[in-house]
Amino acid sequence: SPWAQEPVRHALLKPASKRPFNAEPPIGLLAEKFYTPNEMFYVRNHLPVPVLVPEEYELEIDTSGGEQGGQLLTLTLAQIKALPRHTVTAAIMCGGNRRSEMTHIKAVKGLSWGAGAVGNAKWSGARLCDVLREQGVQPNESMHVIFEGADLDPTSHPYGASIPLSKALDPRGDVLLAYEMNDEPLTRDHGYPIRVIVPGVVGARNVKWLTRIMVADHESDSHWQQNDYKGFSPSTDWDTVDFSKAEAIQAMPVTSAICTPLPGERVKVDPQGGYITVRGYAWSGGGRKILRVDLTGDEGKTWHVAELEQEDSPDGRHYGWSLWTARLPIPEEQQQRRKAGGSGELEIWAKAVDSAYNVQPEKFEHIWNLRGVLANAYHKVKVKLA
Ligand code: MTE
Ligand code: MO
Repeated sequence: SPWAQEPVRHALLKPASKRPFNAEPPIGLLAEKFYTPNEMFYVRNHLPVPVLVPEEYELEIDTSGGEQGGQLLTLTLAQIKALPRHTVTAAIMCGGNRRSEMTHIKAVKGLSWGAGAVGNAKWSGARLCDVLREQGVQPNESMHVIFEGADLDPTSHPYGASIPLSKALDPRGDVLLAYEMNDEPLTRDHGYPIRVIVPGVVGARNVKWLTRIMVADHESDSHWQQNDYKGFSPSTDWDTVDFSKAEAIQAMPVTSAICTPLPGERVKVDPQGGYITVRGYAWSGGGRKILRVDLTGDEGKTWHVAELEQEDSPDGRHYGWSLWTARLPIPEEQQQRRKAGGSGELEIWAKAVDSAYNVQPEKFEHIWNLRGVLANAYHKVKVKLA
């Protein structure tokens, strides 16, 4: 069985599917640490986890499709580790993160992810731009870099994806051939021994168990590049959809989520101040820094700005997530109702603003799409006041 050699996983990872293994951590724990612990980092596998022996590992780099056709290069793990080491903090987010909320509008096809299909880590490895430049690859706005993994589908096709060559060659793009995650060797689930990290770009392009890199004048022809991970109009259905007409997702849109309190939780109100404490994460693709996270407890009549915890990296190259904490005052109306012995329900909304002043859309209705990707509407959580 191809499933006989699956790694052991942390008991707290809640599987959305077991074979292939897909799981997210409890969202209540996600905003506790700026760097997501490796064993708690969500796992998104499309296929069985391949078994790679480090001594036999080879990465093939074919730049002959580029403008200055390079020599075929094969790198061993030791050779990759001998290249200048570079470290970058980057969040990885699945294109289907928060899909389960979009489903409430209308059914979508895909794994039912909550808001935990994201994690933030410090990645270390060699820079892809250094390797490609050394091979003589010249910038070209219409070319792509194709990645293949060692995980094979039943017809022996590897998992594959591609990114624009301009992202791969940009030193500020920070694309890594990564061998470490939070100062530990990658675990098997996260791509041991080498995965590509493409900061600011949808999870699907961060190919694990990397075995092959090709510079080409076309995108990856893999299923996941061509017929998946694309956005569509809310009016596009399975009878009218034409995947060849939509762009593959690369940079992700701005989003945020409330991690605590959880939906339905009984929340203690601070007796003096009449507020509750709310915590979560926010992130935007393309290296755009989070500028602000706004919270409301009265459907947008009044907003309260959260305090941010984020890395001090420049905008355009700000690839890590931001954690935030807000003290949200309980609206007068709710306070009165509680005093009168009423129900004391409160709905909290969160929205983030990125450095381009992009802001999350209010509702899922207008961004619904049949694959349930790019689900970045306001995060709304209903709680009970204790
Ligand atoms: N790489 C390979 N080889 N096979 C895969 O199934 N899944 C992709 C990407 N890279 C995948 C892959 C998707 S869709 C996501 S969201 C991320 O890996 C998840 O990375 P993680 O499991 O380390 O969190
Ligand atoms: Mo994904």
